[in-house]
Amino acid sequence: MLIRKRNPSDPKPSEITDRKSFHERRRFLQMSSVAAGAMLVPGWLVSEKAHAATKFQDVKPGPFGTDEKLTPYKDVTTYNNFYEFGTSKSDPSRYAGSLKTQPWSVVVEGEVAKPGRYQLEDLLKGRGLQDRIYRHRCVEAWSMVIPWVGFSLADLLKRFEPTSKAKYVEFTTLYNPKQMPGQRRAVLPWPYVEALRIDEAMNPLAILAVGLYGETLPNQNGAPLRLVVPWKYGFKSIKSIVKIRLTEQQPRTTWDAAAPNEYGFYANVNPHVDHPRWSQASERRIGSGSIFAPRIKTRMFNGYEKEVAQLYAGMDLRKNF
Ligand SMILES: Nc1nc2c(c(=O)[nH]1)N[C@H]1C(S)=C(S)[C@@H](COP(=O)(O)O)O[C@H]1N2
Ligand SMILES: [Mo]
Repeated sequence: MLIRKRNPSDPKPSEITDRKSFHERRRFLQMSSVAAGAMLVPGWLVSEKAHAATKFQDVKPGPFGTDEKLTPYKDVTTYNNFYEFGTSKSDPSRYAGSLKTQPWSVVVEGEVAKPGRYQLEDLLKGRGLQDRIYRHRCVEAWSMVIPWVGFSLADLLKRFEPTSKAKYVEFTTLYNPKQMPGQRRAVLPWPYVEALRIDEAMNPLAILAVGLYGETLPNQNGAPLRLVVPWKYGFKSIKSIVKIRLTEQQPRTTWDAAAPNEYGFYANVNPHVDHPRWSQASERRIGSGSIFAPRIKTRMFNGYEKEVAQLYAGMDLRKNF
């Protein structure tokens, strides 16, 4: 998306956890989570420090699978967009260790009968977690196949009892420049905000993810709770959510506010509508070998046409891009 140079206020190299210790730490914590499992403590309740990845118990296979090759864990967790930690792909995995994901709560407000501040543990209680293997298509024309761990967004929203005026759902990321050093620069208007029309949010494909590859989300992937909307460009899938607001009016989303001619509200993956600065007809699959690996054709709605095309019946998708 926008490319900016690193700023002197960003963390110094001495503050960076190198990848080797990251992986050693991760292995160690995986081992400790096995021990935790033996004590019958749900994996995600085990107290964790930044970068800790613990295995989930009882993840059921979910619908909408694909037999495409999964993008390796290393690529999924080191090639990221999370501007709160910097604008280059390697920044999130290097700097997101400063994000504190416990305790975590989500404020629910607006057009609902049951607004309030909910602890993440309470939101997850009794909610069946599923593996959801989805294609993930960034607006920058690269893609991955990611095995998320998540649950239906519709099921969660229904719990708050949306009123008849609830036409849109707005999500907001944490604003905390101490923990998210990228927020000290005005790269984007902070905090990051995204939104869906209510019928999009209620579609069975839309999930909130708490993990990937059977483990808790690494911070760089949006821990502890992020949206995944696989028929839309990646920027709709907002990370580290602290607020969900139901509204009657269409919310002002971050990218639509920052560059409305480039990043529209709908952001449906569409090979026939190019970005003003590049083609969207094809994509590069990350982790598929070399940069010379052949590009693959981008599919309408990222290949989820059967599931979501009816949401846009009669709409001009060139205008509503
Ligand atoms: N809060 C927040 N959410 C965000 C972003 C961001 O910069 N900040 N980047 C978006 C973009 S452009 C993409 S492609 C996906 C990347 O998700 P991943 O790093 O888990 O693959 O996150 C999206 N969610
Ligand atoms: Mo993206």
